[in-house]
Amino acid sequence: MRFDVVTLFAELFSPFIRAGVTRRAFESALVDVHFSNPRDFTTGNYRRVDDRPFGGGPGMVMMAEPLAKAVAHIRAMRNDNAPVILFSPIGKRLDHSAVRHWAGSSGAILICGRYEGLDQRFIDTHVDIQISLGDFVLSGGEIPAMAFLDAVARLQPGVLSDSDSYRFDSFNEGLGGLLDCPHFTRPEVWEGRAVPAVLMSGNHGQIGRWRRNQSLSLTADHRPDLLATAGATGLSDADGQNALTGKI
Ligand code: 9WO
Repeated sequence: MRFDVVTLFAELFSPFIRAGVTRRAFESALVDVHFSNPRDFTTGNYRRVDDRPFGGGPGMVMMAEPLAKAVAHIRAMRNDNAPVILFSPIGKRLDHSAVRHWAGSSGAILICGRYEGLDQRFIDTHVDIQISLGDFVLSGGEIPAMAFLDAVARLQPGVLSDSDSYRFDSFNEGLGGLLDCPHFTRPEVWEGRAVPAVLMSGNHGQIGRWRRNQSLSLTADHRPDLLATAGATGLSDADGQNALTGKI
């Protein structure tokens, strides 16, 4: 799959592309990421990509023309009809089912805005989908684009270990749509706090039940909305009782 990122700050992506378990996906071009700078599609001595807002007000607005030319250049390079995604707080909230969709797609053109925003005429004529990471405002779309690419890359075959791959199918589907259980590692006692004894017991049946019950009570306490979906997929009657009472 190929993602073309339109950004004024491609250098922000370099450490991200080179780090962690997703590095292989990016460097093997399993997830092929290309960058285009709207500044390369400007005319005039000042290579301007922004200008003052009509109607007045603070800040600057990204001009439509350099963005449109960047998209046209990308479209000429890749001969498909890749959708254009803009990262913006007014978009549809990104969730794991959307990530799965993009992970199985042939890619997209990702627009990272800067300044106060983009000329609305570019959005109206070139943007197919707006995606939000949540109800907050950043200074640019680059971090949302990296979050998106990270989520997509880790779902590619061979990126996660086999033992992690069971989480692939949906948001924690290996756990029946529930939140993950707490994790512990060495030392066995840290600052006077011991690891739950069951995890040291070697009894894998008990450990499995403990983890399942932890997942249920965590989900009931923190994300009761997830229980509705979990109920449709993987909750047993016994789980339902536990989830409702929040007890294990
Ligand atoms: C910012 C904004 C704020 C309120 C309502 C609508 C809005 N649209 C934008 C916007 O598109 N801004 C551009 C991208 C330019 C300024 C920096 N940008 C941005 C994207 N800030 N925050 C995001 C973002 C993207 C996805 N999820 C959360 C925040």
